[in-house]
Amino acid sequence: MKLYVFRVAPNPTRVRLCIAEKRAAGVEIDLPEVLVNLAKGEQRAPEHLARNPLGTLPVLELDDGSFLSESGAIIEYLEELYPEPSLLGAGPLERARNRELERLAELGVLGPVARIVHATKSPLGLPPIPEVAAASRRILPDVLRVLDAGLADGRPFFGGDRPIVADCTLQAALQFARFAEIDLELPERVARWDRNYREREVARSVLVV
Ligand SMILES: N[C@@H](CCC(=O)N[C@@H](CS)C(=O)NCC(=O)O)C(=O)O
Repeated sequence: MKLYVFRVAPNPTRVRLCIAEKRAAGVEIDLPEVLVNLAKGEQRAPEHLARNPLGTLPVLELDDGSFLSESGAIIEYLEELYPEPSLLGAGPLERARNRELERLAELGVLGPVARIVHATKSPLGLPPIPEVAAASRRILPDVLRVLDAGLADGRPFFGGDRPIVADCTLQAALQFARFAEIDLELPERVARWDRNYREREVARSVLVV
C-alpha cells in the first residue's frame, strides 16, 4: 500500500496522525507516503485524477492497484487492518461516543476551518469569499465548547488516557488554522489539550507548524 499526501493539508494530516499514533504504540505499519504537491496543482494532473477523479488527498493505493479516497474511510480501513490498540476505544457505547467526538471534530471544526482558510487566504489560490468565512466562523464556538466540556474531567485525550481518531482530526484542523495564522480563540481546556498534544514526539513527527 501507499498513501498519497500533502503536509499541512488537514485531511491527509488526520490520517497521518492516526498512523503515527499506531506506530508509536508499537504497531508496524508498512505504508510509504507519496507527496502530491497541492500548492503546485499536482492534484489536477492526469495521474492523480486516475487515483481519485475528485483530485483530492488523501488517497490510499491498495496492493491490488486500486484506490481508496476519503480520509474517514481510509482511517476506518487501517483501523480494521490494525485493530490494536484501537483509536476508537472498546465496546459499542465507548466507540459510539468516540465516533460522535470524531464527527464533531471533522464536521464542526476541520470543515469550517478549511472553509475559513480557503475563503480568506487560500494556499490553493482560491478567490476570497467573505460570507463563507463568516458563516463558517459562526459554527466554531458552539462545537469548541462541546469539545471543551468533553475534557472537563481532566483527561489528557478525548478518549481518556489514549488518543483516539478525534484527537488526530482536531489537531489536523488546528494545525491548518495555525498554518494560515487564523486565531480560533480556543476555549481553555481545548487550548491546553492542543499544547500537550503537540509537545508529544509522535505529534512532532507529523506536524509542520
Ligand atoms: N472529504 C474528503 C476531503 C478531501 C479534501 O478536500 N482534501 C483536500 C486537502 S485537505 C484537497 O485535496 N484539496 C485539493 C483541492 O481541492 O484541489 C476527505 O475526507 O478526504
